[in-house]
Amino acid sequence: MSINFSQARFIKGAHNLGQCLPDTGLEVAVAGRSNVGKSSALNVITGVNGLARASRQPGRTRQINYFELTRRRYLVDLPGYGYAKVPPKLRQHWDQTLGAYFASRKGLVGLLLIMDIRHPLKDLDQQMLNWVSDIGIPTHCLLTKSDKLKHGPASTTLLRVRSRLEEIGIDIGVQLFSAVDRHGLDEARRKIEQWLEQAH
Ligand SMILES: Nc1nc2c(ncn2[C@@H]2O[C@H](COP(=O)(O)OP(=O)(O)OP(=O)(O)O)[C@@H](O)[C@H]2O)c(=O)[nH]1
Ligand SMILES: [Mg+2]
Repeated sequence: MSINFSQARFIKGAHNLGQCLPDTGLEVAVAGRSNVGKSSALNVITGVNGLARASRQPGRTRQINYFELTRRRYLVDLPGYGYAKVPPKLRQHWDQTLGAYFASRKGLVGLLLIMDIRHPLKDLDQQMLNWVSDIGIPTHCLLTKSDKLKHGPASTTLLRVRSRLEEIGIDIGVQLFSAVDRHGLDEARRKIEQWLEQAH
């Protein structure tokens, strides 16, 4: 099976775990700090412009948004973490909801963790990585906005992040990505296909 990403369509936005789709399919989630480029990455990966709402304003994605690629195969856009201006109550709600989401979704076969290539491995990213690797969720990092750096510094950052992940004992892949020039698009798509093509 090869996935036709352009068939992606919005199915549902969930404000809490109970509103998520029944846990009977396979899903790949996209997580990362607020405003890092998660929604933009999803739009480029699917090739469907405006599928996920991207915005200059941080904290834009406030739901768990489900996009169906093909029958019972989903991409899931998660609210970003670490945005200081989110009211504490709302932040607490999302911390708990995302915690429960990662811990309980049986169909969650992979996580794309998106980091800005100019600010990779912030504290919250490292916490997230430690945490998903403890739970055992297969994870792949995109260093996005790679168009903001020249080739040399981008490659250096990639190597630095890769060796840092090895150092902390986390066995996950990392690649360059850009929603602007589409660098790394094929590699990211292949990873998602690999996860979603598992027999269910
Ligand atoms: N130069 C450049 N800008 C990008 C790239 N990806 C996203 N952006 C910009 O970064 C800003 C945030 O993008 P979003 O895709 O909305 O980020 P998000 O992570 O979904 O944000 P929240 O949902 O608010 O957490 C927008 O202004 C995008 O145009 C990229 O690869 N390169
Ligand atoms: Mg978003």
